[in-house]
Amino acid sequence: MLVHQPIVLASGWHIPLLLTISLLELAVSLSLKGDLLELSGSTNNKSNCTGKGGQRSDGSCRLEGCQVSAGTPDIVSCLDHPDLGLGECPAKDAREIAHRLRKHPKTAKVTDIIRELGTNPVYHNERWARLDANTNQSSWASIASTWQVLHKHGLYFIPDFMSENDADSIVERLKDLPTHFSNIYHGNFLKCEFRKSTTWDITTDYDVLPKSAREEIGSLTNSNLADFEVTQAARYHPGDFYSEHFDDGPCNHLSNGTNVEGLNSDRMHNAFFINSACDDTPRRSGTFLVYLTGSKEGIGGATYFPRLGVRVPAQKGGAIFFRPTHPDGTLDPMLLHAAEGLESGEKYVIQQWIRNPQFR
Ligand SMILES: O=C(O)CCC(=O)C(=O)O
Repeated sequence: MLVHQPIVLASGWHIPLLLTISLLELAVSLSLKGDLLELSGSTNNKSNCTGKGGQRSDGSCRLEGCQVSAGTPDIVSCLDHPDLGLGECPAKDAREIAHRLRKHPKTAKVTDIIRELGTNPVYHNERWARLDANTNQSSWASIASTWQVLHKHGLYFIPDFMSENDADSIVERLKDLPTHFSNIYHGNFLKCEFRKSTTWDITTDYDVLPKSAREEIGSLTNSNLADFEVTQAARYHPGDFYSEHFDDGPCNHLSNGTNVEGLNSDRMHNAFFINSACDDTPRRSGTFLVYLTGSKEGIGGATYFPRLGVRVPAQKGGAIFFRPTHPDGTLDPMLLHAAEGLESGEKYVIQQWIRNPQFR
């Protein structure tokens, strides 16, 4: 059985590294003991069982590395799944997604397939929670005027946040640092989320991102360095991706009660209240993403905002900024985004999440 992290956390959310690694090591070692989840009825066609999980005598496939989560037998967590990487999904949807991926090896389509198939009728055929737009918000402090507006909802771009040479030398230095798993924890929340990439924590001990760059991020976003999370970097190889996610947990009961549809269902109740750290967790007020590589180094892998209809291709040295939450801590569902599958080459990004000081 996979040891399930008993809190709701959005993807990309940083939790203490030691805890992360020890839980994941435990989970991986357990999954490697061969406790394969049998996903019956996935196919009768032998040629579709391409994963190492192999095929059962009735023709169905096993998904390698997938485990039923403790307490939620209809949710699977996939660790090191050859197609999906790390993530979590209702079993039926995971089975469908893996089946489709094996028939469509074109890596750029991964996030499309997860979006299309990872549905649940409770949420009106959307695979993520429906959140009401929060109409009663005070506004954020303004950001520097040097930003280009990619979408008036609040998606901004600077083409030359750093020079191409600086971006190249950061990539070189990253290669010498220890990596950790690009893990996803979101408790029992009903959705499909998968991520396949490599992540670094760039603490200030490592001389990778100069202090001047952090200060520049602070001044461009009108935020204090004291509110910065540990900077992270991610690398994508061909086939790597990060399916749609919000950069923070819904937690919309923080301000105005229960404007998450379906909150009264058992599973949602568990996700938000029993397994939830929402009540006292810090909230992210900003995501600052720097592209360390561009189209010369990698094809595909754009950052895609499906609800804004904006696709941002990686542009070396460029940066985007958006606010995943409103000032009162509630999620802004419009800022759902994904890193589309990389087709060839490599892609590196730096992620700087900034916290809302009201929720320390
Ligand atoms: O790599 C990207 O383009 C996006 C990364 C991302 O979505 C995240 O770190 O939250």
